[in-house]
Amino acid sequence: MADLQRHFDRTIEQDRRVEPRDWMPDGYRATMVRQIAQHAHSEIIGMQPEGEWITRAPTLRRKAILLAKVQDEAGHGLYLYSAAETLGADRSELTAMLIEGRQKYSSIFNYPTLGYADVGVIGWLVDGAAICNQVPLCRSSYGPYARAMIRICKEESFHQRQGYELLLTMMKGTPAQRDMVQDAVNRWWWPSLMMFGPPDDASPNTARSMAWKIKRHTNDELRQRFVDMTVPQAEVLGVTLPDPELRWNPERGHHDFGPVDWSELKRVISGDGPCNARRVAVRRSAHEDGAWVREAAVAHARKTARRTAPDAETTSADAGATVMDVGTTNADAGATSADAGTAAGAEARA
Ligand code: BYC
Repeated sequence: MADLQRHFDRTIEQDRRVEPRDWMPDGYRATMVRQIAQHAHSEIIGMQPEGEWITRAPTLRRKAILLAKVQDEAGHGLYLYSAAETLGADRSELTAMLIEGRQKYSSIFNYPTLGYADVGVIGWLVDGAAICNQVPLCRSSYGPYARAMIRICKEESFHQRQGYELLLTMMKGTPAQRDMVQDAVNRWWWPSLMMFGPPDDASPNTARSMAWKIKRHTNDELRQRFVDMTVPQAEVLGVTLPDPELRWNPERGHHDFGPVDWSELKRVISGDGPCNARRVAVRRSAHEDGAWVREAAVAHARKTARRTAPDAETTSADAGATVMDVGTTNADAGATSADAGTAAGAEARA
């Protein structure tokens, strides 16, 4: 045991990756499952606020862009659930924990999208914050998570650009369009800062996760990086960030910014944000509506297994079980892509 721990410690110390079959401390495994599952849930729930605008996109071009983006988020969720499975987590159990409120997802997706400018602002600010947070995660110590993050970050960068380009277009439009952009920026700015998590002195997991090189920067460091990156982009865009205390501090070499309302983050994380109940209800009904797809995939997998190994009873049962997992994954993928539609429908009706 001491040898295994020493080997793990050396892997971390030498900046090598921990891989699924390696021994790892229980706390490391639990932390990775928690973070990856929360991240996966965020991607899937994150399809909803924008998904509801697919049917209301102003042009064919905007619709194609938005469809591609929302579909990418489904893909991110799938890579991440797969990464969680390499740690021994069961994907259907993770989904159950999400819809029963036993696992978290990002606070940001509990705010409503009130107009098409919100699609642009989510791309610019929310995906911008996600990039700041996730680029360092490409160097995270757990191999499957770090590798998933490389592809996710490439796609997030397209997401951020499409949002910024949409906002640039709207800012060159009518005064009403400019007002829509400013209004959306006013509503999304503070929640975007909250995405980085509680301040360092109130973050129970940061010290441990930094020591294990799961996290490479603290919540406050990344929040500051995001503010510094975003201020000049706001100037080019011609919008005002809703913080009267926001100014360049030459001594620190960073922007100072006003106090974040941490009680709001606490409230939203604990289930009492503007859209928590709706987000979880939509996810739950998409999962229930997708049950028949999962059952059909399992039945198909069993049939195929029987056909390929008709005489080997045990083998075919085993193969059935194996394919069943794959089938479940495919079926969930089906359920997930259905989510966007269901979400759109449900939110449009709401
Ligand atoms: N919202 O000790 P802390 C996307 C939780 S999706 C909710 O600082 P940690 C996109 C935290 O989990 C992007 N919960 O924790 C998708 C912890 O929970 P436990 C999602 C939050 O883990 C679609 C507790 O509070 N990104 O980009 O060291 C469309 C204490 O916090 C939040 C990720 O998931 C929050 N904002 O650091 C568009 C990134 N903040 O222990 C875009 C991966 C904190 O009570 N995750 N909590 O269960 C991370 O980098 C880290 O987990 C965090 C938190 C920085 C978020």
